[in-house]
Amino acid sequence: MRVAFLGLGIMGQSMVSNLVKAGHEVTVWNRTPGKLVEGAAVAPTPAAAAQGAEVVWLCVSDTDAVEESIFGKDGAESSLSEGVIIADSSTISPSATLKFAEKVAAKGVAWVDAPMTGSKIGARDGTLVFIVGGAEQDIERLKPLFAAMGKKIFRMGETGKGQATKLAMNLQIAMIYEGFAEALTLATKLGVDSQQLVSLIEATMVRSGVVEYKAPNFPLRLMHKDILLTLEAAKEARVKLPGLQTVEEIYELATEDGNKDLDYAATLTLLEKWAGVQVKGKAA
Ligand code: NA7
Repeated sequence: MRVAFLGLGIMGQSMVSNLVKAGHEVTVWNRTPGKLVEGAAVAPTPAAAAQGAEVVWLCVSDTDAVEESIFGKDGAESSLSEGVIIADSSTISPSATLKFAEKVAAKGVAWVDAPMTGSKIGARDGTLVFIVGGAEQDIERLKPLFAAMGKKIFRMGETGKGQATKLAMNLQIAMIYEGFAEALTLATKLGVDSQQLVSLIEATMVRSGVVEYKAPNFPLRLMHKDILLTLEAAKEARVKLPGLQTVEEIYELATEDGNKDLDYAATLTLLEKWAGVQVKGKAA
């Protein structure tokens, strides 16, 4: 398929590489010029990348980045024609997704939100899990592209439901990890060996995929962005999330501490600092 791919960050680079390997004709655009992927053509603007493309795939930082890439100066919108599908793998606001989808629908363009899970290892190995919202026939057309980049697709409903689900997933990751980090910190302060505690966790129902996955590989700044998106979506829907609100404050403080580019597991560093202990072996 002819694909325009916008955003060559950590995830985008590997996703494009897998699309090229699968034989798709890919033209890339990245805000900061100079990023390349072997086998993919490079365009100077999103509009140029989208020229003649059947699918415009996005993987950029946040809601504003998606808006600029599609609707901003030299945005892809001017090159869109009827029948094109926009697939967005960025994690962004569900309500903004609906707004964007409505705007392009006027041109006969479909919007499929396809945030993913699996981190940079999943992107590299082509084993991402896509959490998708959109019309069934559009998702069907995208199947060869999903297959090149990932191992599973979960269709959660119409456009917007992929993003809504992704926020509900990351809410859990942030809170499960926070529980783990607080348990390690308290146990260490009370004189318990943290490695022993981890062995116990692994042998009981307290174990979890988030904890077992020892290398989360997800920058704190992106998890913080997703927590803020989740709180915003909850406010719009008049849902209270008091636990996540508290976790957000910890991310705020960890960011102020200069840890935003570290893995989100760096929230443990802050807890250690407050408690005046160091968790042995950094079990996280
Ligand atoms: P990265 O590695 O931080 O990459 C972010 C990408 O987004 C990168 O290509 C950026 O371009 C691009 N970006 C950032 N802001 C803009 C604006 N305003 N306009 C256009 N492009 C922009 O993130 P990941 O690849 O790990 O993750 C991408 C998404 O997947 C994110 O939503 C995650 O939560 C999940 P740059 O090179 O900085 O010019």
